[in-house]
Amino acid sequence: MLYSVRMRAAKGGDHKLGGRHISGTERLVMPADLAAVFADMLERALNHSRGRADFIQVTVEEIDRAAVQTIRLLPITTIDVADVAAGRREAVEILVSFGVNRQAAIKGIESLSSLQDSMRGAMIISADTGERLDEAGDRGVRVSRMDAADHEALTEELEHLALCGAHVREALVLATKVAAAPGMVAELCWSDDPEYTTGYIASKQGYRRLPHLKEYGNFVGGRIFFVDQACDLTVLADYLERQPVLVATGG
Ligand code: WAQ
Ligand code: MG
Repeated sequence: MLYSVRMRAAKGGDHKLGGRHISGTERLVMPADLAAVFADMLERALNHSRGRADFIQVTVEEIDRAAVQTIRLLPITTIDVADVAAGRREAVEILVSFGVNRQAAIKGIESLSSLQDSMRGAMIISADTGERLDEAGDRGVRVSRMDAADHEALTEELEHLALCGAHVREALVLATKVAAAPGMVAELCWSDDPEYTTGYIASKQGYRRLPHLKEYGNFVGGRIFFVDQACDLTVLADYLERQPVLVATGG
């Protein structure tokens, strides 16, 4: 049996009543690991660099094992850039190489950098025009029901690349699921944690890390999913929110 465990935490009350997003996580876990995962999620919500949550919601749902799709981890590269300006210029080039229209890529980066505060989910934007396509507003579309197939194997694989920590592990799992979505062209992300400046661009072709996509100390992060203008948004949202995915490493 497998459970989907999802946590969302806010400050100033429930997100739905105007609370400020602090943190969120998604896991797919075996019954024996439920208690430990719960404890870990609480710890995270109560000791976060974005502030101490005063609203925490954890949802637990049984998952149909037969519905789980296993997807191979994206190949990872890190591209060294001197500063945020260079990082964002490079981000445009990578997005274009992944099939996003140049103006749409520039518009996407502007949409992220002009947010007043972080959203809980992602914006879905046309890879052709840069226009926002989803109607999720300030909430955004939240990707859910994914995890690493084997946490130890993933940690080991990342250690070989001199990468460690939860940010990169979780971002890779999410990006691998997102890259396989129907109609997905590319994803752009930088963290909402003020101390974390590394962001990435991902597509089926790979996960490209840029060490400076945001200034140190900035609390505003987010995600943009660039999709085919013609894609079916209902099918896409259903995959992102509901399809259980395990991300596998190695051979
Ligand atoms: N679904 C959709 N959007 C999400 C989700 C989700 N499950 N989780 C987070 N977001 C959005 C939301 O707007 C957050 O404000 C924003 O993304 C950033 O989330 O070194 O830490 O969890 O290779 O702060 C990337 C680089 C780190 C890792 C990303 O994101 C590396 C990070 P955070
Ligand atoms: Mg965060």
